[in-house]
Amino acid sequence: MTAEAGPTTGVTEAAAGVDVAAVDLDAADRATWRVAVETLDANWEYDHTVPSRTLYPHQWSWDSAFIAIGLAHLDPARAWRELDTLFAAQWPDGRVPHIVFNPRLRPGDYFPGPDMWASPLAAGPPSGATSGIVQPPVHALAAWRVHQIATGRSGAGAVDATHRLRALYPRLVAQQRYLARRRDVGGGGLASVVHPWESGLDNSPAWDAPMAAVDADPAVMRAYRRHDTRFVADSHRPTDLDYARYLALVAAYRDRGYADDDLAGRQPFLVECPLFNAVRAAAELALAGIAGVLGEDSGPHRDRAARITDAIVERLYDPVAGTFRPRDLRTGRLVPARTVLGLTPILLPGLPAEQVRTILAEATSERFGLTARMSRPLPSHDRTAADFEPLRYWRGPSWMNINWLIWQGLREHGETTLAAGLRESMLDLVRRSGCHEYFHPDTGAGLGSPAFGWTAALTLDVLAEHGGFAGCRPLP
Ligand code: 9WN
Repeated sequence: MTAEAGPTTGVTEAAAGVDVAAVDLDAADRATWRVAVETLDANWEYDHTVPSRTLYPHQWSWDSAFIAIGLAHLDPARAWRELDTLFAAQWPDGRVPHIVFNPRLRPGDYFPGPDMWASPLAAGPPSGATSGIVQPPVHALAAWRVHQIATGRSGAGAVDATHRLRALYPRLVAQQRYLARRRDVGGGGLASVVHPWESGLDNSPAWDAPMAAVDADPAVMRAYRRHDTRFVADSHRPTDLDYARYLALVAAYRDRGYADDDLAGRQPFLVECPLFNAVRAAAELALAGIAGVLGEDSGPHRDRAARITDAIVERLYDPVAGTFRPRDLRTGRLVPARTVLGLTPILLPGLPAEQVRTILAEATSERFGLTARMSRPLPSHDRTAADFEPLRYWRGPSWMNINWLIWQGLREHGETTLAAGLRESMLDLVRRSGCHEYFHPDTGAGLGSPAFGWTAALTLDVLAEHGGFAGCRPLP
């Protein structure tokens, strides 16, 4: 296990290279701002930002969307470039791959690497090496937010923002169309994920029941060298059996050229996820805003957002538990685990009052512990569950991106006091521990990568919310 160095709080203002004076922050938050900027700088790789130099050295799909939001506060040109680089790897069918491999790195720098994914074998291959699966489509939300931040400033950036948005719009629409047309395996208006990695919450207890049905032998892992456990303790990461199943799912999809027809008959893991679909509906609302700016018709986007919202309530709401749960299409049942995924539909403004009420009850219960005061942010799993693990990724720790999405939802529904408490809780983590990948849900100790892209980026967005206008800086 090798340690990755995180930035220190000792960085000077000059080294951070940001006009922090332009941001109305107190001394502690200025220091936090600088650490976040330094992290993003350190992870910048000529045309994109890596999530982590050690654990995740390529470009990841939903990471880049969150990262673009943070970059917009520093330099909108770099934010657009982050998104453009990702969408340059979009497949002809519209899917945006979850990893875009950096050709300058060695094959052993991440596992599973380009050879395992074999993307050129797919029909109509993308130009460079990528994975063949997707991640939650947060990109339209990001593009819309980048545009709002960029147009909030004066000068050339504001003019350029609409031009950049116009170039991205058809690609964002194609991404959504792919999910609607190729992934609605259940036929009820929701997109299915074919691998836990597509959910973004790879190791969530939500996937335990569907994954138990995936046939795999942990002994296959003797033939490979895992990359993650070189940097993080085994006890914080998925097991070899989990990885054997991950690889079996990659092989099942890859060996059919990543074709989506007949998924129901062939893919051993098929799940409708509340987060994935809530983000998909929110993306349609962001596209409606974008369409308005571009003089396009926003009506179809709003209609689709309403239909997806209805389908989430109809297919994923558990009225007995009062929360949302993923639906396993192999069994037709909602999964038993009660995770933070269940809270994420709060992102949707059209969610009925009854579901908003029960999500708030769940979030503020001892299971998730949300309060109006500064405490700990929401954990990724129910704290009272027997299988709650505060150190293992996605099985208990707190993550900045999930908390940021729920923070957006609380504000959307006028829950300003709870939103303010959550904001303080998120910032407190970074003030104390730096820009870690995730955090111990009780102590707030930093876990995983200590220099993680989306933690840094979303910290800037959260700080800027009260800080007014962030400093501007050109690309190096
Ligand atoms: C597999 C990059 C990604 C995130 C995911 C997170 C983790 C990868 C891994 O890192 O997944 O995609 O190797 O564990 O679970 O959400 O996008 O930060």
